[in-house]
Amino acid sequence: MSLILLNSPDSHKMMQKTESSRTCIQNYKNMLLVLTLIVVVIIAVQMYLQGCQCMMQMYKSCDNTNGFSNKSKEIPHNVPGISSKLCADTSKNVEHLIAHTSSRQNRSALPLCPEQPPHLVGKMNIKPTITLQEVTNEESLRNLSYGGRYAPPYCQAREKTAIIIPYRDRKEHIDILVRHLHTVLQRQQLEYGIYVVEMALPTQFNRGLLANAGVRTARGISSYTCYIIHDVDSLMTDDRNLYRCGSQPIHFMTGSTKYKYNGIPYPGFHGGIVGFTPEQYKTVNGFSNLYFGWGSEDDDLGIRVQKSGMIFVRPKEEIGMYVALPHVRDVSNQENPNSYGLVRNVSARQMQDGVETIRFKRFALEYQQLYTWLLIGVKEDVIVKKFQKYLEFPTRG
Ligand code: UDH
Ligand code: MN
Repeated sequence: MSLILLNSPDSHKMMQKTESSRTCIQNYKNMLLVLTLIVVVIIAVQMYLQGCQCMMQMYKSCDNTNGFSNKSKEIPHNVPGISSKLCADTSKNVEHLIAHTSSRQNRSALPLCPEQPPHLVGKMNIKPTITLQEVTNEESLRNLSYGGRYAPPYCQAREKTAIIIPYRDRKEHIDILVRHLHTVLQRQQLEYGIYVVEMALPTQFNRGLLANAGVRTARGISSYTCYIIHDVDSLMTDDRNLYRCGSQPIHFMTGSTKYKYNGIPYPGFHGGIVGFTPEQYKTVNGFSNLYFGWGSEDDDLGIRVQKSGMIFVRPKEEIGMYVALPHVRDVSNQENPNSYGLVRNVSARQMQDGVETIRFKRFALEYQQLYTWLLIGVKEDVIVKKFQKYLEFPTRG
């Protein structure tokens, strides 16, 4: 019987039908599989991108504005457990940040730190030959939150200081300085963040411009009450030299091993380390951006302060002594031939040439363990173009 059926024309048709419906079901299944795969891939890509975006916000950003188109959020201090830069850790870090933010709100209930920090040691035994091992205090490093930030755990700091270090190619100095600062500034019960602002090659070094870029960046990250512009090779020798700001701009250095501890090199000297409140820095319009190469950007700043009706004040002489780490002149920081002319026309350009008008490209912003690192690039010809007439003054000699 079955043989008859199989061989009949009807049975042939039926077989064809069954065959085609099988193929149809198979195609349908394949389509479903492909669709599912596409959906899974889309979801995975979206999750990955969201994770990376979040990490980018927290750890690194690149822009090419003259300031902060992508303003960073207020980043909380002392977030334990944030260590990785990997996207995979994003959710963990976000949890820490949220958890910390609430504990930070409780901190506003803490008492104000005492006017005189109780654990200062006064004069410290620092030598120009100090080693990394000698300067390292593990405990002070453990207290840090990412980006080299700190806030006293048991009291509210009287000052929130941004230390801004113009930098290029001085690895051995920065490693020593930041360790020294972390130890001392924690004893001073400051809330602080350290910003290392690096100038990308091949441009000649420009200390003033880097200071301005550092201030622009720091103020976009947190509401600091004091900006301290700090040379990478100078170590304070007395922790009573408090890194706080005052009613006038402060020049923290009264002497240095560089000047044989014999006071400052000339009365109007304001090199090394200076401190400004945000209002003071805005009033003087920060540093000039025009000093490419070594020399006189600090003299220009002194004139700005004076022309703005303020004066630089210094600590007591024995407290403001610094140790200078030895170095030779850097290849990309040769003496600036224009500085002689520039310091003679400060007030004519003060309000057009400074922190509020600076243009720079931000290549990187990284919250590293011991400091926040900022890499910027500028075009010297574009910056000086507008001020060409001021550079045409006669040069020295
Ligand atoms: N800086 C760098 N890298 C550079 C140039 C300057 O990081 O390539 C920064 C750094 O913060 C430094 C500051 O800019 O502390 C001032 O520059 P400087 O240390 O070169 O200035 P200083 O007056 O140097 O100390 C004089 C150079 C001559 C050295 C002669 C040796 N006896
Ligand atoms: Mn130096």
